Amino acid sequence: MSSQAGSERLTVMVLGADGYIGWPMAMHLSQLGHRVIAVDNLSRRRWDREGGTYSLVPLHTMGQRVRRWGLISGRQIEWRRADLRDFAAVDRLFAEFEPHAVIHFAEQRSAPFSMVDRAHAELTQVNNVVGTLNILFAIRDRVPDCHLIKLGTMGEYGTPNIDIEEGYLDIEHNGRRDRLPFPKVPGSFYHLSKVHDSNNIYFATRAWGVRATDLNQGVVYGVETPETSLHPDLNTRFDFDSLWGTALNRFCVQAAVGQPLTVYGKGGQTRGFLDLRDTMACITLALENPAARGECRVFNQFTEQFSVLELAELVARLRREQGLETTVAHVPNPRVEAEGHYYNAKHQLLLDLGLQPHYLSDTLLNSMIRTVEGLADRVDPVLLEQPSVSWKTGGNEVWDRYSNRERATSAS
Ligand code: NAD
Ligand code: USQ
Repeated sequence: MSSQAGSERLTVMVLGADGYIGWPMAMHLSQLGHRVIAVDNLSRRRWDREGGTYSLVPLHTMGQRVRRWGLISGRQIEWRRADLRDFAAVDRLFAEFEPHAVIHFAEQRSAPFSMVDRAHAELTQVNNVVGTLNILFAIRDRVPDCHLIKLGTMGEYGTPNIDIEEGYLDIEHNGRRDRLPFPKVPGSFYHLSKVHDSNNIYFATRAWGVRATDLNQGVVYGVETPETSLHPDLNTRFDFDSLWGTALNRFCVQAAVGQPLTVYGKGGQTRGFLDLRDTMACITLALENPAARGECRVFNQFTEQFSVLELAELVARLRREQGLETTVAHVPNPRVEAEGHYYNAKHQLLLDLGLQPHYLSDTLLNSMIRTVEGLADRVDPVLLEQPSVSWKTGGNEVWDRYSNRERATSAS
């Protein structure tokens, strides 16, 4: 068996397939004709239940989703519940399916969640690092030719005062030259877990000849793909609370319920962004153009960059144009991060493979604002209140406030 490009029907395991990106990805690959095995341990739904958070867009169970997908598309997604921390379970999956490729989304992905307290930092790093390690060993022992496509994050790099390259840096030091992994200065225990993963993956490519693509992805936005739009049972999630919601999602919801948009500090924090549909496209490009044996390929996966203040002003302007008065508030920054900095991250390699980006202003106007507006009565305002998890003192207070409140809206 070999890892092949092009129109061949591939066996692809999507890990984290119950998540925001994993579920639309599973449908997208199924629609393209690939055999898709969808794996998740449903931990994200449990963390929501424990912490009192929920998706603004109502979610259906994995059983309901795959059934509906089968009825609508006539294609089958094979659903397996498994925890990646359990090596025996991971090993069984690889032995049973012998995937050509594995797309690994299955991690704890919230920076504030990882900063709540020591236990949340430990949970994040053990879950993420051990899960990835187990996958690497299963590939080595069961399917050495399998292509690992791993979701990393742009936040691995931090905000250095030099241009950010795609994974590697050509440097000259004391008269000698080398090409080395780009220095990483991440800003949370979550982002650090991704750096640890990247180091482990790079080592496995060198030691065992694993083929890997490490995608340093920016912040993803949007909830509509051609497949999620087919039926409400196929929806994907939309987080808006201060633990799981990204700044952009929160700004859309705050505007819809008439609250000021909460820019942390000066708002000069600049990040890369991409549309959910472009995430599908990027990963499909990586799948169809696999890394070579022993190659650890790194792509910076985003299409546009914005500062937090630019995002807030964009949302406020679009809402004012629709007649909704919207204000932007600068609230004390709970995080330890630069609030104004140089940021120029390269993102050429996926464009070279043929990526054709969507743009944020179109998606906001034509999809996100409309979606949020239609669900505004599901918003529990407690989940928008400040302060959020403090990088210095933790977030037990936020956790308690969320989890112990009288629920105005129950998650479905
Ligand atoms: P998500 O939380 O919606 O989905 C992750 C899924 O993984 C969840 O369904 C969860 O139950 C599952 N999971 C977690 N640990 C697991 C384990 N040990 N075993 C099995 N399943 C497990 O997250 P998302 O927003 O879809 O992000 C997917 C990936 O992309 C993550 O690795 C994240 O770090 C990365 N990423 C996301 C964004 C973004 O903006 N959403 C940006 C950059 C990178
Ligand atoms: N921020 C605000 N106001 C808010 C919330 C956040 O100003 O109400 C600021 C934060 O301080 C930060 C910036 O917005 O400077 C981005 O924060 P975020 O919560 O939107 O995103 P982040 O914590 O970086 O994490 C998200 C995803 C994560 C992914 C990452 C990509 O949750 O899974 O890895 O984006 S990246 O930022 O490129 O690392």
